[in-house]
Amino acid sequence: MRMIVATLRRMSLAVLTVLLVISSFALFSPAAAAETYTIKMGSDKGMLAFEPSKLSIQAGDTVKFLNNKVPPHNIVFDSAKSANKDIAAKGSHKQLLMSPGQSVEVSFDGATPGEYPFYCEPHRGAGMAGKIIVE
Ligand SMILES: [Cu+2]
Repeated sequence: MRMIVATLRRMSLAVLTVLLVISSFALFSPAAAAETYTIKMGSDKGMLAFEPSKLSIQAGDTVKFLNNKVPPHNIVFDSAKSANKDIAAKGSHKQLLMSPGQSVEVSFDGATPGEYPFYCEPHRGAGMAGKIIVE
């Protein structure tokens, strides 16, 4: 009798484990789950650059621009060269971010696949520019 109880207990544990594994797949497998990516403004080494300066995302994802080093920075999307002008216009944040740690989020919900080039106004001449590619 005791052996049967122990076996049953072991079996129910196994069943529970399998259920957990299956349910975690159900939670995480949808490929359409939107992601949030971070682009640092000003590299960790203090260069006037976006890091990364090139990023591939999916429509529906969000890109968080984080003020990192050597501020002030801002983000301006080049509407004329962007795959979707509305997204580019909404994504542009001309207001300068003065202190490290500040951030703005840009949604690519409903974004047309293609390129979205952007730059930092104060440091455009120094080459502080980047590109987001919606796949
Ligand atoms: Cu800048």
